[in-house]
Amino acid sequence: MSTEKQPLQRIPLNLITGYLGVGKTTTILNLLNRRPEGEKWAILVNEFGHIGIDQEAFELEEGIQVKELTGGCVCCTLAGKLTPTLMRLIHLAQPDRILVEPTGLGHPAGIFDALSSPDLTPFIDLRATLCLMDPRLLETPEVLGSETFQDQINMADVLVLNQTDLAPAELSRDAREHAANLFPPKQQVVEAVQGQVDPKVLDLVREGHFQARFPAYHEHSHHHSSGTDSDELTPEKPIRRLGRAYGRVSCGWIFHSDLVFPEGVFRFLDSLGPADRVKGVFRTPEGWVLYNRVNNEATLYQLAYRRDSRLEIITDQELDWDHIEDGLLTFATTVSSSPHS
Ligand SMILES: Nc1nc2c(ncn2[C@@H]2O[C@H](COP(=O)(O)OP(=O)(O)O)[C@@H](O)[C@H]2O)c(=O)[nH]1
Ligand SMILES: [Mg+2]
Repeated sequence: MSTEKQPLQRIPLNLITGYLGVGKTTTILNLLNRRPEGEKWAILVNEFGHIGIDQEAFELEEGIQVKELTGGCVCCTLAGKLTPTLMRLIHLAQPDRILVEPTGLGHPAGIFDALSSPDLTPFIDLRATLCLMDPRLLETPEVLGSETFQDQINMADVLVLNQTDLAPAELSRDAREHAANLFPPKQQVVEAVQGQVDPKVLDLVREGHFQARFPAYHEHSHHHSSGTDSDELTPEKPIRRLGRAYGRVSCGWIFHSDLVFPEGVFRFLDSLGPADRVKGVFRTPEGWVLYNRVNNEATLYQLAYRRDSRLEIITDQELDWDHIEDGLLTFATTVSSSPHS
């Protein structure tokens, strides 16, 4: 007679991958909006930088639980943290589905390994992996040629061509053609604007496992240092965190919540010159605003978030971080009212 225990309900989990700025978080926000009524979903976001920003972009509401892992990639530096973090999230939120957004610079193979480990398989059911791609990346040889980028696509079940509104028609056509010729073929290729994809694609059951072509690929060695040793946050002295990996530098700041940044700060950020990513939340005189810049395109959103202002810059070269910090602080005025007002 079998003494096996009743099998546990395994929680469907999807990876949402893709290069920096292709619209992973936007897609997750859209999927959350379209989740079946009454379902509770948990989101795990892995940020390359040390300062978590995405958690603030998700409006906290009932039925959504967000957890962030910052300061590296879950494929390597944070590999040991993935399993316990997921287990805690499952325990805490008891979600009906989990979506994981790995950093756009991370190789997906390590995450697949962790998710397929005996520690996690009793609890999670790995469903379709969505990889987002911006057709304009076809014109960016250093991205196109990178093993990480190729394996994000290689390991995906569903390829989403996103930001098709920004790509010239012929590039979108090339991307469709490229997608149709992938081997092994994808279960589905969909086109999207603002990550509007049908949640049905999440349950396309995986037919076997797509293989990484570059499983041992890690172009980086991680060196993390911090600009400030003490974590004491005052209006005069923000917390600064610097990290280096994958040939990229990330610098992040947390500013005291008494600081208010006028609109000029956004023009200052626009003027910083080339950066892969500039993302921040700021307390402004008009409320809290999310600034999100990919290459040279910036968007601003009003946020319900109220905690502290923070910023993260990812570039392929060292910038004058002191100058940027001083520049930002020049804009700020100090108030002593609660950030919640
Ligand atoms: N025009 C346009 N902008 C988009 C689209 N998808 C995302 N974005 C914007 O691109 C920026 C980066 O998106 P985000 O979801 O944060 O990218 P992630 O780094 O992959 O998570 C944000 O400003 C989004 O609003 C799209 O289809 N069209
Ligand atoms: Mg994101």
